[in-house]
Amino acid sequence: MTQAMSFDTVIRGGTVVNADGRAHVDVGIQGGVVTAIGTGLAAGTREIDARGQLVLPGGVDSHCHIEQVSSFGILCADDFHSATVSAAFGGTTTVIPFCAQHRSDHIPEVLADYHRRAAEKAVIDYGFHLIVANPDEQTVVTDLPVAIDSGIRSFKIFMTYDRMRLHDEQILDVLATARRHGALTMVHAENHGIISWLAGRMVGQGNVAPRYHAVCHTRSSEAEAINRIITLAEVVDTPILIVHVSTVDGVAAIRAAQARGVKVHAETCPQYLFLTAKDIDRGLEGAMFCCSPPPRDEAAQQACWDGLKDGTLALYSSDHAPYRFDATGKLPKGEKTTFKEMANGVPGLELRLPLLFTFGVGAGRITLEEFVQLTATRHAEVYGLPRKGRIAVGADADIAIWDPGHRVTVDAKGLHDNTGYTPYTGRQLQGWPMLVMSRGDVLVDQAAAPGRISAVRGRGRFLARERSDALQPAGRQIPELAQLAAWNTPLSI
Ligand code: DUC
Ligand code: ZN
Ligand code: ZN
Repeated sequence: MTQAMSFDTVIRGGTVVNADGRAHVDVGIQGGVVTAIGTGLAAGTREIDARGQLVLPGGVDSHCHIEQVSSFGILCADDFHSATVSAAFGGTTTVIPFCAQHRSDHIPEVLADYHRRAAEKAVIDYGFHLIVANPDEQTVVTDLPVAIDSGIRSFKIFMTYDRMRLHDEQILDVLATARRHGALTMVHAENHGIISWLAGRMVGQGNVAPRYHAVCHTRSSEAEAINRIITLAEVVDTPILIVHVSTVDGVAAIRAAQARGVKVHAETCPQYLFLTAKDIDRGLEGAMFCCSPPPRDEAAQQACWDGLKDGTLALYSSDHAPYRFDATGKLPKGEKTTFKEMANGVPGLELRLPLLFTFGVGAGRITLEEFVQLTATRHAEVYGLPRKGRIAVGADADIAIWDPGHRVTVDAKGLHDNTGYTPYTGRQLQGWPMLVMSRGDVLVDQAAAPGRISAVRGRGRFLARERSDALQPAGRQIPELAQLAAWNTPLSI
């Protein structure tokens, strides 16, 4: 039957890897969609020879900050063009960045603003999460439900930062809204009091270098906040997703909650697998390694690897938060900038996959199938993107062809974001995405046109996300609410 089909493109002779297995098959693409997978496919208008190569779903990066204004008013270094170009060079074909509400912002205007900027510039497809900093009645009753209906099915909330954090009652309001309308709440889980109390003492004592950032963001502050958000989510019985998990105790708390049936999803990021707090301890230059939570130590790295391997941490995202090492980002007061004043975050969109390929697959820690799961498939499943994250008939032809033997020594000059540095300089990587396509369009072809992107600005499309199983309540009531229900006076959430 496939003989009669016609194809714009056939990828021939490669090893196609999905989350559930691999096969030596060809991939036929028509109109931007995968229309056949098998052997002996008819010739395509374009034939791509993938012999000796791996044919993988394009990555889905569900946590990255693009053209976002921080609560200090600092704009990140990447706009929707530079960030999505950088993503494409690294084998990622879908991003889900944030629309950020600040305390005085009206959500419809926030969304319109990010939509306009992304539509003009993105070269790959994108969805949005919404950062909620002011869950007042207008937000909770009107604006969030409208946002959810428009396909923005996830919010991020913060338990720390003076200008972003929500109190427990506000968190419960957001969780209840998420439950009622079908959304997932992502949580930055760190205890605000510990961090800000220690930071006040540090600055007061003149300890202002970047390394003190890692001192203030204690391991215990993450563990406490993770336990508290899990407790709050259990009251409402709604799933949550804990972002950028970085500690031994954090992973353990999530694992324990999952074991007793709580729907708590979680992610970790390259900086928690490949960096430690020692990287920050290099004078002012340590700012280039400063993110929140901070990188920890080898034991925490191992806990994150273990969490990825056993599924406690279902997702591996970049948390790309690009700030230049100058007055526009990390150093607003030049050399006098204290760790409290420097923008938080590290770049990672482009190297997310190559780092995991080398130190995960190459080092024998994870299989190729797990690599695909962690970088693409689970993101699409959790965040409601059925056409992304897998190579299957009917899915978008978002595909990266990897040369597993290609070696690269990391150098910021070879990367495409606007940060101007990378925390991974000098790392030796093996395995690289040589050809990357989005909906059948070849954006990157390192053999034919090394270092060139072939994409019109704005070709990327907004992805309205569907309600996924990840955000369905578990159906577990805390005993007190079960008692209310038994009395026929159930809590109305
Ligand atoms: N949290 C993030 O997710 N990214 C950057 C900074 C932060 O606090
Ligand atoms: Zn965060
Ligand atoms: Zn982030």
